[in-house]
Amino acid sequence: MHKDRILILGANGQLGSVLVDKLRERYGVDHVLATDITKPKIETGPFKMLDILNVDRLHETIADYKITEIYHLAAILSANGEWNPSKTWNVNLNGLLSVLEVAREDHIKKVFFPSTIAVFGNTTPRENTPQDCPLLPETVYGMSKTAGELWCNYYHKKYGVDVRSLRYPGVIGHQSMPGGGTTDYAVEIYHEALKKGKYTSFLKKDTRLPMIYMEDVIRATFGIMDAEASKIKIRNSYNLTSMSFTPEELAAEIKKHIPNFEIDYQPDFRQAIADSWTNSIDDSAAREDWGWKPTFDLASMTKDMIHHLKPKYQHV
Ligand code: AKB
Repeated sequence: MHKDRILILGANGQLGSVLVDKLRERYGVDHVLATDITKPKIETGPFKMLDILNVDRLHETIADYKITEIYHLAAILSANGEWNPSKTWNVNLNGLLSVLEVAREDHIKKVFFPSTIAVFGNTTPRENTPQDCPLLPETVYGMSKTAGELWCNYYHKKYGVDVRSLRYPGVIGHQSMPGGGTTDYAVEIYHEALKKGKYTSFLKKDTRLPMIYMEDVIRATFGIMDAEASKIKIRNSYNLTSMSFTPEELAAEIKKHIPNFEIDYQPDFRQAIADSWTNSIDDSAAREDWGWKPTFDLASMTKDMIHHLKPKYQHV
C-alpha cells in the first residue's frame, strides 16, 4: 500500500472528478481525500466539504488525514470569471496563497497547481508560443493564473515548497463537462452532435486553440508529479499541448462519424477571450525535462469521444 495520502481541492470540476478516480486507482481509495465547496454527484471514496480560503480547516484536514501531497484544482475559469472579477481573483489567487502557505507550514511533500493558456495575451507570439514569452492576459482568470505561477516559483525558490505546474490547454473528455471556460465548446459539440445532430458554436469557425484529451492531461499531470524533483527545472509553469484545431475542423472530424451533423456559428463575448490566446504551443521544455509526449490527435480523440458518448444518447 502506498504511503502517500493525497488531498484534492476542487474535486468536483471537469478534471477533478476524473483525477480523483485515477488517483484512487494508484494510491488506494482511502488514501485520496476529495474536497470541494459542494457535494459531488457520486462519491467514490472519502469526501469532505472544504473552502480553500478557510486556512484553519485546511490545516485541520491535513493533520486529520495525514496528507502528504496536494492537487489544488479549485478555480473559477475564463468565461465565468468575467462575471465577478473580484471573487475570481479572491478564489484563484488568495486560494492558491493559502494552499502554498499551508504546504510550507505543514511540510507537504508535493503540490500540483494547474495553470492555463489563459496566461497568454495579445503580446504573446501566437504560433508555437515559447515557454518564456510576454504574458499580458486579458481575463481575470488569466491574470490570477499568471500571478499564481509567479507565487509558485517564489515559494519554491524561497521556501523549498515542491510545487509543480502545467499550463493546460482546453481539456476535452467524455467523463465530465467543463464549467465556465472558453474552450467548453469542444466538449459540448460532441454531446450536441449525438443528441441533436447540430451545434451552435460560440466561437467563430476559424478560431484555432490548443487542446488536449483527458487521457493525455492525466498522463501529463502524473508525469510531472512523478518526476524526480531535480528534473523540474521550470517552477512557474510548463507549456503543455497535444493538438490545435478550429471549430470548423472539429466539426469536419465529427461529420466523419455522424454524416448529418450540422454546425453554425454565433460568436459571443468568449470570442474576444479566445482571440487573445495563442494558436499553438511549444512544449519542448516539458518533453525534454520530464519526458512529456501526447498520444491523442484530433482523429483518435474524436473516435474515442464518440465511442464513449454514443451509448448515453442512443435512445434520445
Ligand atoms: C478555459 O477555457 O477557461 C479553460 C482554460 C483554457 O484554462 N478551459
